[in-house]
Amino acid sequence: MSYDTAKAAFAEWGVDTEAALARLATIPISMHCWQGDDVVGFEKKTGSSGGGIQATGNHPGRARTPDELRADLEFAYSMIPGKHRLNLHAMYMDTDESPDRDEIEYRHFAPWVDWAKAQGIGLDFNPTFFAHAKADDNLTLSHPDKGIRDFWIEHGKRTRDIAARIGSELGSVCVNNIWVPDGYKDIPVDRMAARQRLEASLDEMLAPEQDPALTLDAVESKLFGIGVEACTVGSHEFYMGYAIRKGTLLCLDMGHFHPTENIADKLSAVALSLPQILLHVSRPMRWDSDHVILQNDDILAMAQELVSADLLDRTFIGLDFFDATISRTAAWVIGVRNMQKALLRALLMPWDRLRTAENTLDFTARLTLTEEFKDLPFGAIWAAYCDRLGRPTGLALMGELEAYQARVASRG
Ligand code: RNT
Ligand code: ZN
Repeated sequence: MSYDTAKAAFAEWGVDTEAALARLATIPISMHCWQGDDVVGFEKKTGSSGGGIQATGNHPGRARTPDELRADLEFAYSMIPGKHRLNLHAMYMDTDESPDRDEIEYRHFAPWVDWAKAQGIGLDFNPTFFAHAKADDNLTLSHPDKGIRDFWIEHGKRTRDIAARIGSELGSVCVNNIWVPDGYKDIPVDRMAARQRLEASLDEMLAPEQDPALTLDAVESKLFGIGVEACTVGSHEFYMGYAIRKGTLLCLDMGHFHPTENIADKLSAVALSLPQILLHVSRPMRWDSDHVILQNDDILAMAQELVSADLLDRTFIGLDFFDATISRTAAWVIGVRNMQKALLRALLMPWDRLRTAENTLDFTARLTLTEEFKDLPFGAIWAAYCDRLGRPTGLALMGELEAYQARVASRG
């Protein structure tokens, strides 16, 4: 179907496809570096990701160096319409030195910033509180040992300085997201003490003031992880309270709640108490499995809430999945494009009609509208968007993804 025909079909319902496309073009998605190498990173040591997160699979082509990862990223961005961001973890330092986590400095990440400048993209950042000998007990900022806590507090402080410098170099605020794996495999007897230690460590880490125009702190809660089934110190209630009291962003990861909880529903609720939110858009399957995101009901509902509740301007959209059983570059491209497609679908909804139906208690009309709208020719609008921005769709996209994968498959 031609774009013009599709445009007319939406216009019949009072929906302006040009306005939707113009809005979509302003929404950056923060693409996570760790899908490119199975959350391994570039520190001069090996080890599993740890912390209860796990990339499974051994598909050929894993990026082994920063240069390989950047090449893969450049390819992925070239398949995604619009300008986006890169979300970097501290373990992805690019340096010949071997700084420990409490020794990292801006210079260890400067090549990433030079690259981001050349690409014209923004960067986000994360301290890495896992995959390290001092995190082997799955206790970091809440560890009973002050020496271990201090080590991780120093790590976190340094990442905040680095994030601020990144924000200033790139002229774009760098969100620094704090996720710690801390928890207990079996039932703890003093949850309160662990949570008090986590809170005190966070307070100390966040005490130095940073310019909010350069960097913003976010805190990410979790339900449970492998090896920390009985108690996660940084639970949802813990961090929601913390973020509200201390003025950080709250990061909602879609894999970090009970499987039947509706994460989209939480947005408007937390947004009443928090000026800004960070999302880790992910797809849990039975657990926090971090599957590549689909255009499924969860993602569509999330995008609809962002649009309907007018939260796009105060929500940072980051992705968080890692699948090593398929082409890693394809995983990025499919995931980011699905997030964009979900947003576009939401931007193409007849919101005025829907709201009127709801507010007049005409739930029949509301249901008719949402269901009839699923039949509208969304695909033609998306294809036109990709075409205008020089990005392939359909078989052409498939060919590009396969050709790139074939090029990297020989990596050892
Ligand atoms: C882990 C969290 C966290 C990580 C990344 C690598 O469960 O979701 O966000 O996935 O920091
Ligand atoms: Zn996450």
